[in-house]
This record gives sequence, structure tokens and C-alpha cells, in this order.
Amino acid sequence: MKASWDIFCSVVDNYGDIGVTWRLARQLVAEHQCVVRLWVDDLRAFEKICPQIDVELARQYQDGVEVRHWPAAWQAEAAADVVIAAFACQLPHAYMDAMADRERAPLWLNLDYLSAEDWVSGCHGLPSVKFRGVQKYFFFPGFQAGTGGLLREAGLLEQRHDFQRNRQAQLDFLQGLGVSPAADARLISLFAYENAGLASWLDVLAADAQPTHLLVPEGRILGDVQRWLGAEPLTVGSLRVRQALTIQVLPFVRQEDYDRLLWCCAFNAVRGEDSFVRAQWAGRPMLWHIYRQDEDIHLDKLEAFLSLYTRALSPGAKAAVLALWRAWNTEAPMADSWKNLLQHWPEVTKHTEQWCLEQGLQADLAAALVQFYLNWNQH
Ligand code: TRH
Repeated sequence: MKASWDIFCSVVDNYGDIGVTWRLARQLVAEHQCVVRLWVDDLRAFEKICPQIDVELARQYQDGVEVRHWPAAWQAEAAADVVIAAFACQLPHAYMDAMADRERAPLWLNLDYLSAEDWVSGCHGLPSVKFRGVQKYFFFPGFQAGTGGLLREAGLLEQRHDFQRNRQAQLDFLQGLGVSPAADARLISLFAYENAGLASWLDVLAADAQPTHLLVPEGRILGDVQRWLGAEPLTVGSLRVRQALTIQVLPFVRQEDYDRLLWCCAFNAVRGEDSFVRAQWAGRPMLWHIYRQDEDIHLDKLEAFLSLYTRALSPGAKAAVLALWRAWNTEAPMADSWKNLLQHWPEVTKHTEQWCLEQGLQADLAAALVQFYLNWNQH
């Protein structure tokens, strides 16, 4: 019989929680024939990345996943064979009782945040707390052997290569978003949190000899773009030109289309967790705005990733990437580090593809979860 899975997602803020769990749920159904219920406490956030969601429905099917609104007042439900609490969210107490009341206890996992830090492989798969005899385990995504890997759908890299080889498909896709870049324009996407360093980057892009077309999905960075432009408020569809720089505000698009947007661009600024991984699968130079945490612990995570990501680069290219990413994440001026990166563009471009292929050799996170369940089931 097919295993049943319950994935619990509490939307803390932004779109990463739902972005990751929705991707995982779909993949478990499509590639592993699992029976999946995805419990989400905020369907409006879900709707942003998956517009076909009906926010009024307590229960609906999307891409074979049973999407359930996770209500504040929990109704009795039988527990599944595998229970995933995403990002340490607290399960309803009655559901935990239902887990313990099963004849055979379920596999209970905490799907953690992504980090490149060394300790992750040591903690991945370890037992965590117990509730009435039901053992919980840590499941850590990651970049290195011994971790749970990264979310990557079957055939994703092949699809991406085909798309990137097909100029017309890219132009048609961009056209659908109302984007018509000049033939010689460098296309950049910008998805980021508020960042005081943005103005200095826009200055240098505007003054550049090569034109840039900057695509900005609506969201938190728009205020900084607006301040730099100093004109009337930006809305979806706004198009502004300053010297060599064209800035265009895009609507938030469905997850699959966001991938295509990343695949079209020569450079992607991304943030958080899921877009950060998708930019790596895009195989193009990138810039990560990491989610800020108390006491700057995010900066340790940033450095851990950078040390892996830049390991194979020449000293000059490595210094350029480090300087740019550090400047962006400390909201420091970007002009020098951007100009320096341009000096190393061919090497960095080649390297990002290499990094993507290397990461693509790892088992993907959904497959690793299924394997974890199969191993656990044998004991
Ligand atoms: O939205 P985020 O900042 O989410 C964050 C991070 O996950 C962070 O680690 C977490 O602690 C915090 O939430 C609570 O960034 P992230 O992770 O990239 O998620 C954005 C999602 O939105 C991702 O799945 C891609 C998707 N997306 C679209 O579907 N369409 C779009 O147009 C855009 C710009 C994004």
C-alpha cells in the first residue's frame, strides 16, 4: 500500500515555508506515488505562489496533493504514516495524540532550514524529542554528503538546459510578462529584502556602458528601488529608464514561472531559502540575500555557503564573489565589488554551471526523505 504523508506548514512570514513544503508535496506525489496532505495555516500566502488555490476551501486537490487549511481549532484527524513538521512548527496536540494512538507509530520528522554549515551532516537523521513513545528525527537539507540534499524535481536540469538553448521560448515567456528587453541588454532579476546597499548598485548599473534590464518582482525591495528613482510610486508593470538601466516591476508569478524567469536572466539576486536553491539550479551567476537572524548568526551561514561555493574559483574570482555577497548582506556600497565581478564574469559563469552539475549529483531531498522512510520502516 502507498504510504500516506502529512506535511505541516505554518507560514511565519514571507513565502519560503510554503514555497518549500508545496514543492516537496508535489514531488512526493509526482515522483514517489505518495499520498500527501499538505496542511497550511495561511492560504493567502500559498495563493501568491500558486494562484489556482481557492483560499476559501478547507480541503482541495492541487496537482494530486490534498491541500488542507490548518485551522486554529483543530478537528480530529487520523495521523499519516509519515509526519513532517516543516521548520519546527508545533503540531496540534490532538494530532500528536492521534500519532501515538496508531497501531504502528508514524515516522515523525522535523524538516529543518537549509544551511551549509559543517555541523549539519553530523545532526542530519539524529533522533530529537519523543512524544508518548513516538520518536521525532531531524532531517536537514544541505549541500554536502551526509545531509538530506536539496529539492530538485526529476528532469529539472534538462528542462532548464532546453529552455536556455531556445532563445525564442525565452522571448515568448518574457513577452507573456510584458518584458521586451533590448537585444544587447543584460537581464537581471532582483528578489530581495530591504537593502540600503541597493542604491549604489543601481548607480553603477545606470552608469555602465552595457545596458541592463532589471526585473523586480513586487515585494519588499521595491521601497529602495522607489527611493533611488525618486519618481511616482512603483506598481506592477511600472517601467523606468535611467541612463543604461531599465527597471521593470513584475507581478509575483507562479513558482514554475519564477524558475523560467531565473533561467532567462544573466544574473539573479535571490533571497531566503527556496529562491536561493532555484537560482543555483538556473546555473547563472547569482547573489544571495540571506534571511536576517538575531545576533547576526545568518552571517555565519552565509560564510559557510560561500566557502563551499567559491572553493573551485581562482583567487581573483573568489575574492570578487566574496566581496559582492558580503557587501550585499551588510548593506554596504556595491559599486566596486560589482565592477570587480564583471572582470571575472566568464569564469564565474562557467563555475555556476559546474556547481549546479555537482549539486545535481546528490540525491534530491524528496528521494532522500523516501529512502529515510524505507530504511526506518525496515527496523
Ligand atoms: O520569501 P522568502 O524570504 O522566505 C523566507 C525564507 O525561506 C527564510 O529562510 C525563512 O526563514 C522565512 O521565509 C520565513 O524567500 P524564499 O525562501 O526564496 O521563498 C520565496 C518563494 O516564492 C519561493 O518558493 C519562490 C517563490 N516565488 C514565486 O513563486 N514567484 C515569484 O514571483 C517570486 C519572486 C518568488
